[in-house]
Amino acid sequence: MDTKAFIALEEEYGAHNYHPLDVVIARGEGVWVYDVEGRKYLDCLSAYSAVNQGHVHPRILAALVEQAGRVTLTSRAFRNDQLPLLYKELSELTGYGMSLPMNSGAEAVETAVKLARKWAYQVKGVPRHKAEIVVCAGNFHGRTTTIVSFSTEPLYRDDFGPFTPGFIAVPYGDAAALEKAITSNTAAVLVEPIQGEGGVIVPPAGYLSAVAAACKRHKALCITDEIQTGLGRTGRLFACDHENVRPDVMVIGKAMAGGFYPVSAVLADREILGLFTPGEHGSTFGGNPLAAAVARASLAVIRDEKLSERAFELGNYFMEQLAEIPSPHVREVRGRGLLIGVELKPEAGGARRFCEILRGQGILAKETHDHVIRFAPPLVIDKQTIDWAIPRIRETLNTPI
Ligand code: IF1
Repeated sequence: MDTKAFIALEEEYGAHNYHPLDVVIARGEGVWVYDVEGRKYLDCLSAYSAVNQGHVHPRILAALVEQAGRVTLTSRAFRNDQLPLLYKELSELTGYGMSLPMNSGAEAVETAVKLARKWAYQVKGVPRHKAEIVVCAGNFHGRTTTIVSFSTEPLYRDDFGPFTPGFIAVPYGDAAALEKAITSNTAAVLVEPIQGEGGVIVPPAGYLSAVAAACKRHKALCITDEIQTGLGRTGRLFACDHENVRPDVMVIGKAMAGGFYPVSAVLADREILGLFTPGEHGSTFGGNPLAAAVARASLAVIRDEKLSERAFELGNYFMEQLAEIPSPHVREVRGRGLLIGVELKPEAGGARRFCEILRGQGILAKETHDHVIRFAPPLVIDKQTIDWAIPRIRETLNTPI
């Protein structure tokens, strides 16, 4: 079967909740993916930062295969011999006393919302069912009905009400506006250190530390969503590390399992995460031994291959090279580490068109918010590969409208 045949099948039998580029990937290795015709592409999306370690990383593959041959799922009705080791290694890596494993990012965000509400009632003394969570305009935290309830993007939300109450949105990047929205009923502030889907929006310097300080002053939990920005992507282990901020609760996912498996987690210290009691929360698959084994290997790769440091150095290099490209269409190049957005002028005709041209050049990138091309390759990329990509990106960014 060729590309056209696969696309026809997908269009006929699959729900149309995506509009993918017309490339059908059959294989991946490191920073490269190959389509069904054998064409090779540089992956500049990394499955939205889930594949920070590169495609089919051999060490993670070995852990997956080894564990899959022993035991894959026990449920949390019983204990397994991988999860305790993941707990300990996560704690050593992040400095948080405890963690709670889930599967998708959205589930982990939901878990953090439940945790914050429980904390509000049990610790802060908020009247029952009055807890509020302050979120930011332009946020992306997932697709569940509660999470889309506080999305500000009409496409994600408008047809899916009725909505879960208890969320208040403030402009992103404005710590004073955020502080004003905190009341005696505020359980938490939920914030992305960089808004990925929002268009790679990097907040002003000092924003995260001001948010954390406001939370402390008004006794609200500071929750950061590091699902996309965490685990090396921005040049530090967590994007919050750039401002030496230690949130009360952190949510991680995506690269936690190197693209092999959906694994997410909520991290916090015992005074907070210890509030959950048996039966209040759970998941059939969360914390299963296959997930835990894969996550352990994925975290070990991030640490042992110094992927945060790589993202820092190569991200700076990539961003410099992109910024030097003369182009009539580019308005701004921004980002941190290897999470880079190239914002096009409104009159450039939209980022999608440029992503299609890039695909023809052997580079897969994804537009976000109409006018931004996101470049976020696996963190195992090297300088030589960036040097291969730059002339291709230059040519693409100079195609006439
Ligand atoms: C899609 C976006 C990226 C996330 C943050 C939670 C989640 C995500 C900061 C939920 C997920 C994904 C979801 C995917 C596309 C992608 C995305 F464009 F939609 F926003 F990465 F930029 N917090 N982001 O970025 O995690 O439940 O998906 O595991 O929904 O199409 P999930």
